[in-house]
Amino acid sequence: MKVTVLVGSKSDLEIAEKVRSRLTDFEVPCEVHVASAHRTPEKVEKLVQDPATDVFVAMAGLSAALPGVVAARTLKPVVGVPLHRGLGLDSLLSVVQMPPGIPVAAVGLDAAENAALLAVTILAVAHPELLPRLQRYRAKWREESPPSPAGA
Ligand code: RP5
Repeated sequence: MKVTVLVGSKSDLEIAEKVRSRLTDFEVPCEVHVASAHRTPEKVEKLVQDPATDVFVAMAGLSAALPGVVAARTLKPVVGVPLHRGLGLDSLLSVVQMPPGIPVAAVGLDAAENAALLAVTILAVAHPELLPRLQRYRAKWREESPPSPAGA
């Protein structure tokens, strides 16, 4: 079982490390690599062909081509994380608006937490031992969530 996280630049590593940290909480092995869709496309191609990876998490800012490029080269699930680097809307639309045929499971801007949880949820289909860990996470999250404001 392995999640491979690809980021477009060294400047994206801080958010990638949040994904790694949450996956580690779930005891899911994770690798993080800097590989850009436009600067180092050969490196992206090599990483995408890694047979040991079950789920890819791809994150980038600005034109954010990386998640779509990864998805175009694999039949494995790709979680796409748009990063807030320029306008925000640029990367968000780039990751969400994939043309029909090459899906990317897009999460919100800089949404490392949801990216990790989605990767674990996908892995749990084939690895049911992850389910109790997801249940414990959700129970704790509910306990710690602040109550809704009155009338909300
Ligand atoms: C994107 O451009 C990267 O994913 C990063 O979010 C953004 C800026 O990259 P750097 O100029 O910091 O390398 O490709």
